[in-house]
Order: sequence, then structure tokens, then C-alpha cells
Amino acid sequence: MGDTTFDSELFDDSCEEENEFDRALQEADQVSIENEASSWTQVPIESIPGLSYYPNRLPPDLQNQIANALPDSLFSDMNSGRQLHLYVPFPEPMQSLNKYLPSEFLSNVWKDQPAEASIIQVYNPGDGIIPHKDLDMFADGVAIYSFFSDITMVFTLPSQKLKCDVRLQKGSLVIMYGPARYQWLHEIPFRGGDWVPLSSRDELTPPKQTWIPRTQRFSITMRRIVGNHTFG
Ligand SMILES: O=C(O)CCC(=O)C(=O)O
Repeated sequence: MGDTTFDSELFDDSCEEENEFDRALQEADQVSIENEASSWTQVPIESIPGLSYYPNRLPPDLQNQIANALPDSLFSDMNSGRQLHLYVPFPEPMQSLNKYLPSEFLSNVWKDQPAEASIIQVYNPGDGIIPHKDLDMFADGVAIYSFFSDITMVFTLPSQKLKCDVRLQKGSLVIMYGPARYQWLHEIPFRGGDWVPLSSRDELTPPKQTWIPRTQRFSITMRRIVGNHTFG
């Protein structure tokens, strides 16, 4: 993909009006998160059946090879919500993503079959994806790899007002199947940054949080298609 270092040369962020706008946006994001959080119970990832998170899953070399194989136009920072849908056979560097899926997931959920469909999604700061369950045309088992930067994905169970924030780090993999795929919703809130807990010194002290502004991120979601699905 193209060199993203030129961004800072093109956009002079010393402009006071722009800074004020950014500050207002950030404050609005932070207030709305605080309001939302108050009425939901935050649960740990381990309490959601079928949800697993694997940090540092992809070697940095493979992350770069995959990013370099994708069209530059995907990574424009002037557009939001850019997507690319791919079906097998995937381009060469992406084929190896199957190798980094956990073997128990491959054997128990995908019955030793590789991914058939993938979607590449680019998120500029402020972008997100609404709360949803994946379409029924996709079989059980969804695997999402993260690239370039970290972002917070939120899992919710509205009937019980439960929520779980999962920080998806660059190079990580998140897997959902069973209840995590069919009962829980997942989303990426549309905002410019995320509150991230800092590790606390002991179990009694509640963790402090820090606001981390987002930078461009992309994800690759890998799925299988249900056996009886007809296209058209
Ligand atoms: O980009 C992501 O990490 C989430 C993608 C997603 O939720 C989806 O493709 O259904």
C-alpha cells in the first residue's frame, strides 16, 4: 500500500480552528461513552462462550506483506468505510492467514476446512461498524485479524444489558462462534479514540483509563459460507 507518512506533510495540524474542532469531537466522544457505560454491566471476555482473543498472532512481516498486496485506493484517508470482498482463491499472502487460526477452532468449528470468504475493511479515525450479528449466509465461526493500529470492539447482549470491551491490537486475532457469533452483537463505535484501561498495581485498585486517539486501521474478517446458500 501507499506510504502513509506523507499525511502529516499534507495536513498542517497547527490550524487552531481544526484543533478546536478535534477537541470538541473528542469531548463529545468521551461524554457519550460515559453516559452509555453507566447502565450496562461490563463482563470479562472469558464469560462470553465462543469468544477468544489472541494478541500478537500474525508476524509483523506477514502483516506488511498483506498490506503491501492490497490496492492503495483502499487506504485513502479522505473516505470512510472502504471495503473489499474476496472469495477463494485469495491472493497469495492472504492464503497463509488460515495457518494462523487456532487448530481447535479449525477442527471443531470449521471441520478442517479453510476460509472461503473474506472482507477487508478500512477504518479511519471516527469510522466504526454498527452493532450486528453476521449474516446467516455465513456459517458458524468468524475470525478477524487486525492491522496497523489498535481499536476497541464492543460485544453486547442487549436483553441482559451486558457488554464487553475487547481491545483489538494490531496483529491480533479475535474468534467468535456459537453464542458469541449468534447471540451477542459486536460493533466498533464511531469515534475518534477509545478509553483504554491502564494495568492497575493491585487487584483492589480500580484500573485508571487513558484516552487513545485512533489512527488508520484495517481488518480482515474470514468466514465460511453455509452449505445450502445460493448466490443471486
Ligand atoms: O473490522 C472489524 O474488526 C469488524 C468487522 C465485522 O464486524 C464484520 O465484518 O462483520
